Amino acid sequence: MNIIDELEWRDAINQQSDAEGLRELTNKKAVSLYCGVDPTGDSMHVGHLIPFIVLKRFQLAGHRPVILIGGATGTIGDPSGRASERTLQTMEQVQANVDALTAQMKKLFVTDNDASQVRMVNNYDWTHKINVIDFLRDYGKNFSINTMLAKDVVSSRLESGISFTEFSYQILQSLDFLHLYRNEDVQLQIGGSDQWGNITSGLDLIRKKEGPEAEAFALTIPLMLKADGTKFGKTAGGAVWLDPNKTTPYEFYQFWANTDDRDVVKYLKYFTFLSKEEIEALAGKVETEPHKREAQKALAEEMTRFVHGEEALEQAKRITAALFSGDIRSLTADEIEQGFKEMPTFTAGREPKNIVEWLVDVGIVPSKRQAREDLAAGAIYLNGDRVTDLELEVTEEHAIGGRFIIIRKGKKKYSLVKLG
Ligand code: 383
Repeated sequence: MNIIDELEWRDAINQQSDAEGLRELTNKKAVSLYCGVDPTGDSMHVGHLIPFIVLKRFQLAGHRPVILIGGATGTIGDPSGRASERTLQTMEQVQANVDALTAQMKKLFVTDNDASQVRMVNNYDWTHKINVIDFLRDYGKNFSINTMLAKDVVSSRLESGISFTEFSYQILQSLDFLHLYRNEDVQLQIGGSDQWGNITSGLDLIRKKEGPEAEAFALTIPLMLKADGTKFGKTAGGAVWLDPNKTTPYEFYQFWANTDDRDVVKYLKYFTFLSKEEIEALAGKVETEPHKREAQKALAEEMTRFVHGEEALEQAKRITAALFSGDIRSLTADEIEQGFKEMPTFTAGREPKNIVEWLVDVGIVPSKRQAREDLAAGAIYLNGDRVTDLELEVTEEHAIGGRFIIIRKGKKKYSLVKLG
């Protein structure tokens, strides 16, 4: 299947500058294309996957991806989709973020250590060399203030205000497209639908500088909408990050596993590399046996494997299974840390203590009377084992990996106790 047909089937196209032209070009040759990200933070989140998964699809279809890290644009900040002016980051901060994002991208785009699979560029490298006179004479002349003012990004800010710095952002992104067209044979820029203005402004510049026949294209991807109207990629805990230290692979897995039945087929098409046949089979399962949540499991597996790798996926599945069955002992201390990150956490000393006193001291039950009642009723589990013995001594020996004791009250109320 042609890549554009595939993207259409996946509902992954929002706007194109020339649909027929791009279809022809992609049939004819291996096309170099790029997508950019600004180092405004030290990690990408699931929202960033939207265009970068499309970039990966082009790569898998034999085209040539270029990833641009905005070491220059990141020092300014894209006003797209923002209601107010950004605070500037320090140059050191931007550089640290460039390094973090570069490493993340390599994980997604380079397999078997074969760096030739993707080109990585940083727009700081060419932008910092342009002096202000060249900037105004060689490029500024090609931009009409009238057109720039009419772009959504700018017009929506005319009331509240926008600095010259942020207003100029679209010029920098346009220079990148021109630079990559000239030096890296790039003919297509892709991005989320919020990037349409910046991308087409680059196309205009290419046509002005290289002639109206220059073959360059723009394609944007729709930003994901959820069936319940809330924003994609946010949970109660905030954004879902790709950095495993910010969002653990288990939490990442759970995020996808919790997808609504109404959204899951849409996500499978949009985010995974599963084939049409595989997705259609899973769509059938959502209709006939939704309670099994097979489509959600497939989605969570595909996404966790893609971002964190096979080992982290296996861990996430083990944690999920252990929390479901109550078989906590099968987990390592590291897995417990991941699985219980968002659960109530208490600390306790290492000296042996009677269970009734221990439960009260730690703060899990309000009084000794309550502790005795709960224990007698068989409602207290220590590391998955029911405790009914009121005389039990809780010791360091109970701690998994010498660090954690898991208490369950009733069916599902878990608490994590860390030994100090
Ligand atoms: C900078 C220089 C270029 C080309 C692109 C850029 C970055 C671009 C931008 N992108 C967003 C970002 O960095 O701001 N001006 O956070 C997001 N992207 C992608 C996608 C998205 C966009 O990185 O829609 C969501 O993730 O395009 O908001 O020469």
